[in-house]
Amino acid sequence: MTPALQLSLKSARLYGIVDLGYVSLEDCVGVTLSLLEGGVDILQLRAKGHESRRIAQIAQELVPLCRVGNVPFIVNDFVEIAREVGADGVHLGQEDGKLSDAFAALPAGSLVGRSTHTPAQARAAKEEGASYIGFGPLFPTPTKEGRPGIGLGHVEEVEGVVGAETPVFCIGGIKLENLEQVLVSGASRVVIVSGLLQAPDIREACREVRQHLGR
Ligand code: 3NM
Repeated sequence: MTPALQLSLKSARLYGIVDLGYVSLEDCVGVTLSLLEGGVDILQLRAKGHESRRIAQIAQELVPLCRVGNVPFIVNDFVEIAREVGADGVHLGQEDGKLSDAFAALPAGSLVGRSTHTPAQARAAKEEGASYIGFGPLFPTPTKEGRPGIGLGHVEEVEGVVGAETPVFCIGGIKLENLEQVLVSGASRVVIVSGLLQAPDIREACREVRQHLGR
C-alpha cells in the first residue's frame, strides 16, 4: 500500500458505495459528487449484473472525481477493470478468489479489500493480507438480500483481533438511526449504502453520519 493510501485508509471512517442497484447510470456522476461533498472517505463502484464494458466506462468517469477529492476509488469484484481504469484498488467477496492474485494483478501499493461474515473469515482475511475488511451484514438488508444479520455480538472481537492492524468497516443495514448502537458495540468505521443513496439529500445524509463518526 502506498503511504498516501495507507494514511487515507487509517483515517477513513465512512465508506460510501455507488451501487447501481440504487443509482441509475445517468446519475452515477452526480451521486458520486454528492457522496464526496458529503465527506465519504472511500468510494466504491458496485455494479452487480452489469456488463463489464459498461462498468469500466462508469469507473473511468468516477476515477478523476475521486482523485480530485483525494478519496480512494475502489471497484467491486473486477480486478481487471480496477487495473484498466487506474482505480486505487478492488473489493472482493469470499468467493472472488485469492487476495494475493488481486495484489499481483494490480500496481504495487493498490488496496485489496475483502468481505467477511464471521470472525474466522475476518482473521483469515487479515492473514491473507487484506488492506481492509468489511464485516457484516450486521443487520438484514435489501442491498444484500437473503442473508441474515449477524448482529453486533462479534464486532468488538473482530475490532480487537483484526482492527489493530487492518481497518474494519462494519456493513449491512447501517443507518443514521442505528449508527450509535453500532459504534457502541465497538465499531469505528462503517459502510452505508442504502442509508445514504435513498436519503432525500445524499450530501446532507453523509454529513449527518459523519458527525457521529469523529475523525
Ligand atoms: N456487503 P446497506 S452487506 C454490499 O456483509 C454489502 O458483506 C455486505 O448495504 C456484507 O448499507 C452489504 O444498504 C449491503 O445495507 C450494504
